[in-house]
Amino acid sequence: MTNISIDALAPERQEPSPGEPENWWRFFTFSTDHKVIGIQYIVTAFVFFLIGGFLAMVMRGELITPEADLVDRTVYNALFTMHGTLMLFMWTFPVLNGLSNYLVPLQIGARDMAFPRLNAVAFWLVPIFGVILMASFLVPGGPSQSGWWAYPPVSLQNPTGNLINGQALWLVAVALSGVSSIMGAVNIVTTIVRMRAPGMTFFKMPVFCWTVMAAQIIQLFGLPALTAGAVMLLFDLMVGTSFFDPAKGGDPVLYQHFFWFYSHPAVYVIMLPIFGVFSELFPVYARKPLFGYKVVAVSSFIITGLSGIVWVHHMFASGTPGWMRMLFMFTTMTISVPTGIKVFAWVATIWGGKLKLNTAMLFALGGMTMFVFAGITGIMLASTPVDIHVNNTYFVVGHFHYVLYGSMTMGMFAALYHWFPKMTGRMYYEGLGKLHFVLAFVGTNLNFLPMHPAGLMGMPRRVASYDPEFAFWNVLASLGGFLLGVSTLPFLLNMISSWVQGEKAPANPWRAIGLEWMVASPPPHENFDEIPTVIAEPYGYGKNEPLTAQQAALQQLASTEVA
Ligand code: HEM
Ligand SMILES: [Cu+2]
Repeated sequence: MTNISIDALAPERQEPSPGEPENWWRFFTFSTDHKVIGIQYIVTAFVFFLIGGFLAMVMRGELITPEADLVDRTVYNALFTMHGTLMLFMWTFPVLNGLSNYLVPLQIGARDMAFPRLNAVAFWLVPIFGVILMASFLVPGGPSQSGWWAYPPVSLQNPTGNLINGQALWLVAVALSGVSSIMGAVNIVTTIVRMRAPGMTFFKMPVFCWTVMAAQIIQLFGLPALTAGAVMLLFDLMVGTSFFDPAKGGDPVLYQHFFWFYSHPAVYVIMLPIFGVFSELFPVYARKPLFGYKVVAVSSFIITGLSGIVWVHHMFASGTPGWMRMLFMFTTMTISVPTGIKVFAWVATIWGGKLKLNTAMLFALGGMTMFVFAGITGIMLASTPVDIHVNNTYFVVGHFHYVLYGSMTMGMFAALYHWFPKMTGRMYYEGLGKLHFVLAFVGTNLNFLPMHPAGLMGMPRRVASYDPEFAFWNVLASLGGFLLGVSTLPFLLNMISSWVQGEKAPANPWRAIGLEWMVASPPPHENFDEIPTVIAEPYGYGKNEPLTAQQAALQQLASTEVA
């Protein structure tokens, strides 16, 4: 045995290899480097997050009083449609693709993704369909008003009569988003299956890679349904087919099946990688091995499987026959088993650990807590009788914002802080980070908790004006919303100033275990001088065991020299 710490073996910052532009320019080029593409995705997604957040501020401004006074009702329809669409298609998916792009090759010991050029094409489609979506603000009649589901027959109304209208642009953008995400999924799954370093069996692979793979498989089986549905709806709207138009004999409920067959599993495309983030961060900041590593890893695939057979829970109120409601209520509730397993494993990981409460860990703890809350309201909604009662009320809006802000967005912030030193080579400022956390945590709860009582009292969603009895809860929610808006400022300030002038980051600032922490910050072009041979799972905290054969040899050498 040896007492040489494996941290001492981390390399110094390496200079970029000659010929590789280290300047900001490369972020505006058609780069095929997965690390550049990862950052391109993340920054682009964040810009759209700010736009979507701005629209949310306007909505909360409208909702602070019961009357529709700040904006017109049709404008409000466009606001929630574009807010939901931007947040899902322009924030969650691209930012997760960015994180996966950046981390997966590093974590599995590969030099790049399997298809670097396809990777760049998939990314560059994002700003293209983002601009198409935003262009709908400029066409006569404005953006789509049919919500992020675009249910026909509402979505087939075309009040301006123009061929190019907000709904058409929306559908083109969503279809292109599907194409881009399918490209990304093919690439990521292939990379994980084919390009792992020698020795890295699936059961030595970081949980983040497991969850990303489980998520991207959902994209592969689900997205064709959504994309096909969007294109068929586009045909109905623009060339007069009648797949979904009830007036012409089409079936609008068929569209709901196309839509939810993808869009429920999409929740797990969004959440699975965040589960991966929690599984990576808790062991590092609790200095304990991940509890039940194999079970946590495999439960990701159980979630993938189950996620494909629950979509009708969004259609309990769509005239669905009783036996189907029963069936889908049951399948939906079973999802709580593999997710519950993960939560128990995280709690067991941090239990009794010496917690290091830096910004990344605070966001991870906050995100996990709010996920548990969202899980409880989710189980309530899975129950058909409850859902029939609160369907299309603010209870649902509260529930899914706990998922999408409370856990996904908070979890993403945890990841961005944790891997910021790796990505930029700079440390972030803890003070600003903690301020961000406090504002975001208080803001999220103040914004979205009051939506539950409002919903139970019967406040419908997607309305610009409401009965004064709901005013109290809405004032609270609006204050929370504005607080969330403010919370983004310290984050922006922190990221920009740290990147420009932060303290230089060592290779492994958090004393974490994992291949990505064994290369310089930021990693050199093509990541590894020599591809490592993996000999252990990456959660050996407190065990001081080497992760790679190279590390083991160095340790051996060091201990013989000491002796
Ligand atoms: C500052 C933070 C946010 C605020 C204040 C906010 C507020 C709102 C409001 C007021 C609505 C309209 C509810 C209705 O009228 O039915 C809404 C809808 C929605 N929000 Fe958010 N939101 C925020 C963040 C997010 C995030 C981060 C996501 C996703 C990652 C998200 C996803 C959605 C979706 C999918 C809808 C549904 C749109 C629809 O009904 O078609 N929101 N939000
Ligand atoms: Cu669902």
